[in-house]
Amino acid sequence: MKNKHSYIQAGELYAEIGVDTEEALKRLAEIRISLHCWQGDDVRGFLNSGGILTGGITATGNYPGTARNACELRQDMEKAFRYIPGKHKVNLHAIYAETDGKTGRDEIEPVHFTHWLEWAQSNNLGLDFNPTCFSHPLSADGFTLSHPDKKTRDFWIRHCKASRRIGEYFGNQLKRKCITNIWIPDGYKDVPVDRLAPRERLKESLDEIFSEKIDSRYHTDSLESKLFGIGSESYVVGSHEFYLGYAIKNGKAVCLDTGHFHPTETVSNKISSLSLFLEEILLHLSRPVRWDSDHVVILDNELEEIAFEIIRNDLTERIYIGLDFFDASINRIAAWIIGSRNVIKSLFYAMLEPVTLLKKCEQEGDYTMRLALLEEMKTYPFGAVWDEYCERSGVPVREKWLPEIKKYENDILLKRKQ
Ligand code: RNT
Ligand code: ZN
Repeated sequence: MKNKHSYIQAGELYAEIGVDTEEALKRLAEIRISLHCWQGDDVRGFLNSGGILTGGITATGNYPGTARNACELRQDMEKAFRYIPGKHKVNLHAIYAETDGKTGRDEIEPVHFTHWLEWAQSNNLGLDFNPTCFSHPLSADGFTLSHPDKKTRDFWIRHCKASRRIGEYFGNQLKRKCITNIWIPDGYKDVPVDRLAPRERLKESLDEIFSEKIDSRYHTDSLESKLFGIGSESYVVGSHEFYLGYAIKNGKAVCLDTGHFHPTETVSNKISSLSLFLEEILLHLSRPVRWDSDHVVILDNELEEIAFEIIRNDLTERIYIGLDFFDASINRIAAWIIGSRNVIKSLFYAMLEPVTLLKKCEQEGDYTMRLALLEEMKTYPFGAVWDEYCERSGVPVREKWLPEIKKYENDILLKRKQ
């Protein structure tokens, strides 16, 4: 009741500058973000013997309660979704397959994801997919699709082909586009002599993977670049220029991970340019702290700036929003909830901007008004409208979700013996 009152007042204030909060509430409910399953078990997966994470990425922390199997992981994600307003998607990695333990990564099939698919169907969730080209003996020397040894390359090519078929199957079954994103760790610790040959091999491998035509109504291929990783500090084969060139030439999407660029470079400033040359873009929203540390996404300026780019330029149909962080030092379900709520909040914040008025100021050269409005908008009663969205979506407002997660931690998570 108290919130209703604040919402009505807030709505009146926004209406005065030409922003319709009811319209924004409806628009926000249309957006699906993709929640990454790997936050739930520190990127261990079930196809990864020994559960050791390699590939130059790492989850630090030893908070208790990691999901030990697919049932627990799904149970934990369901719990998280209860506190995230809206209907969303789940992003799976190939290592989350449920197999007999003997299936090679190059032999995985849709049948190994039956439980995931049925679960997605019954929870009205979309699915996205990723081949897992790390945490495997054949990636141990740091190379996969660009490996100098043809046999090793062929193994990873088969794995990526198998992954696309699974992605296409998900999309078809759910009648909702599945994005299959390829990220590989390939690179050198130290300065290489030949930067070209590995890139030639990667290009050839991708050509081979994509030579299988699959249904683009329900499936999109995306390619994720990176600047450096642990063990690939000096050279990464799949750089931004490499994949951007490949994607433009071959009609693929690129994935921009917010932790994969130079520290002073921003993903927000890339979106408008790329939107002119690419049909589709995938985002991996993460938070780099000094390096690609994959901290939980907070509501910081760059996240808002990314949201502004998507909303101001009306790109919600062509930009897919995925989350990519893995923090093992806090409650993992809370990590999902905090990160997702922040992403949704940032989009909502952008939807409550008087964009037509701001663009008009800019076109007319009235930069004084542009700056004044942008700054005054920051203290508009956004919180009251956000609370209303949570309430209407049937999720707890503000931090009221936290006691429920603490209870789940005590009742379920702390009882899991690792
Ligand atoms: C690695 C990439 C990649 C992974 C996931 C697990 O730097 O960001 O997206 O985080 O695929
Ligand atoms: Zn990523």
